[in-house]
Amino acid sequence: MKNTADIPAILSSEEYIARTEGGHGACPGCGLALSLRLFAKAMGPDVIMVIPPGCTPVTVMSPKFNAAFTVFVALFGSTAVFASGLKAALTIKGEDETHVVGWGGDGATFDIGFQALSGAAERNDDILYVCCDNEAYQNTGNQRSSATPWGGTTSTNPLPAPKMERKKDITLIMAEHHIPYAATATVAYPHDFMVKVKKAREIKGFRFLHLLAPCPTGWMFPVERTIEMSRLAVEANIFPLFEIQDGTDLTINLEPEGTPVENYLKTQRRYKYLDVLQIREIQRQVDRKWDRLRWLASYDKHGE
Ligand SMILES: Cc1ncc(C[n+]2csc(CCOP(=O)(O)OP(=O)(O)O)c2C)c(N)n1
Ligand SMILES: [Mg+2]
Repeated sequence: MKNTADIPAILSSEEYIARTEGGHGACPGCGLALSLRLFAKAMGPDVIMVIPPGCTPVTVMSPKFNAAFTVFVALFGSTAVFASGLKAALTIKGEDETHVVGWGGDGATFDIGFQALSGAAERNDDILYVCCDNEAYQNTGNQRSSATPWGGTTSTNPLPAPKMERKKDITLIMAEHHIPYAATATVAYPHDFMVKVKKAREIKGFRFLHLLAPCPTGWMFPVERTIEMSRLAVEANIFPLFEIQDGTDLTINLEPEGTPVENYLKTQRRYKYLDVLQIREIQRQVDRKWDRLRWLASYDKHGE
């Protein structure tokens, strides 16, 4: 793992969310709540967050949540453009030091807010956009999104009809907007996660982070296994850790041995009824994507 020298500086004891015994409004074992905690620690206090409907507002709207930063709740489709407008207004007021963060779920990012997101990225607006991906519309009852993986069941893809469309490669799609920074991170790798947040914080222009946030409720695994799910996803190359600078300069941050996808799939009841051929198909998809990432990482960027 890169950047290990920075770890002591990153592990501050300061908390920026849920700073009193009131806690937060998320389910037990929520990967999103932990993602928000690590994110806030790495960002520090001078932040305004723009959040669309989803599990995050429910998490932060607990009356005693006590965050160290301001939160606006935007309309579902408009997070990125709301954040862009806010940043422009702050700049006009001379408050250029405040970081504006759009933080959307996968439904709000991959699907419903994608138009606003793509526009803000293309204009290279000076915001950090985070997609906290729990692979379905979890807050309204686990409906499928375009981030739900092939073979996953949800409340709108119940058996015998698991989803048969593949998950969008959102980080690559965003990098193709030629933005200065796009990266993936997940809670089982907090150092990598926080280094990337800090890096994104310091860059001007549009920055995109894709976080995989395991959801015990929707994915149907025991609440104490959230970190394990996150780690297994990375180890099986289902969720590779990488970053892309200026649209082309791709670095793979961790090269796992590539454990069989079955190790990950068998831990979650949403995949319980996959048969051998379907598991083989998922392995094929994951291997192909990993090969492609490695090819992109070795691609000669000097001609760009
Ligand atoms: C325009 C609009 N459509 C639908 C909804 C209802 N709604 C509220 S939260 C939510 C699910 C959000 O899913 P996602 O963005 O993945 O976030 P998560 O809850 O999974 O964190 C939906 C469909 C809404 N508030 N506004
Ligand atoms: Mg979601």
